[in-house]
Amino acid sequence: MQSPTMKSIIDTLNRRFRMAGQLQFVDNGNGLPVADIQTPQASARVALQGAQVLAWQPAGHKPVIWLSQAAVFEPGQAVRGGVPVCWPWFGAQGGLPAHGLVRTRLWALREAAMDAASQVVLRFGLGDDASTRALWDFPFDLELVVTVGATLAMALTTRNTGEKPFTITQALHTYFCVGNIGQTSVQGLDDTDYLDKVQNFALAKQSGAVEFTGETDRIYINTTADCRIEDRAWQRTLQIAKTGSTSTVVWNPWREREKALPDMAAGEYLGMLCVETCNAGPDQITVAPGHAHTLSARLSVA
Ligand code: TA6
Repeated sequence: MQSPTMKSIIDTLNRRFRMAGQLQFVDNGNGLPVADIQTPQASARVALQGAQVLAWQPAGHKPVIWLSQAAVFEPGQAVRGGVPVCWPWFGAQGGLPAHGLVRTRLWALREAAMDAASQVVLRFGLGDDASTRALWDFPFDLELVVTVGATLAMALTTRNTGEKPFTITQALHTYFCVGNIGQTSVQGLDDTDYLDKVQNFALAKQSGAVEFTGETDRIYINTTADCRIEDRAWQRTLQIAKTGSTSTVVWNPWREREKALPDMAAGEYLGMLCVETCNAGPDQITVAPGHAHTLSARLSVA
């Protein structure tokens, strides 16, 4: 049942930002507000919890962004799939929540607009409060601008609104749909060093394209390269261009690790792949007071 508060949030979003036939706000089934976008260029869904893109499908193509059939939509719980925003840390951090503080928080929608190229632009924002300060004691302002069209652009800007510098790691942890992981490769990382999480973060070097024959969980370091996902089963190429990032994470849990993830259905690993635009591992960003850093990714189907 939708709570009166969520209903009023959705009503307010529709009153302020709805664009007839192109953008509306709906309850995703469990009371969480979701922006639903339908334009001649693409369809997309973006949850206000986590400012998390859940779906993007450019016209004439199969879906690009993967979402688990077993994903759980509950306030305060991470959603398996889409594009979780990992911030201000990527991965584990002592006893603190994995992948940071913001993927399970409700963000504000600061602006919705149609740009000159008829793309829908959503600007989400989140600032510090007592609950973020309890876990990470810095003042900040975070914005994610999502631009939905024949390409999908995401730009995450971190502003230090305090008086001391802070250091972050972060990711646009993008889950892609693929026809068959065994017939998929990632180009753009040849000759790049990586930390192999499956081998206790051992340092290794990529040779040629990344191919998948088992659990893969790697932080590629010192790389500003754009990547391409070559999907032989669906005969398509997905392109990932990035700025503000010198690391890229590639992840597929494969059969065994998938079993440990209750929010993935059996065999779903075959149809997904994460290629994540990051500042992760040794790629850490220090933001001085009054300064900002932007991490961005632009996805397209070739
Ligand atoms: O980006 C790869 C990774 O850090 C993996 O190690 C894996 O655990 C994955 O993210 C998912 O993390 P999550 O906290 O969403 O279960």
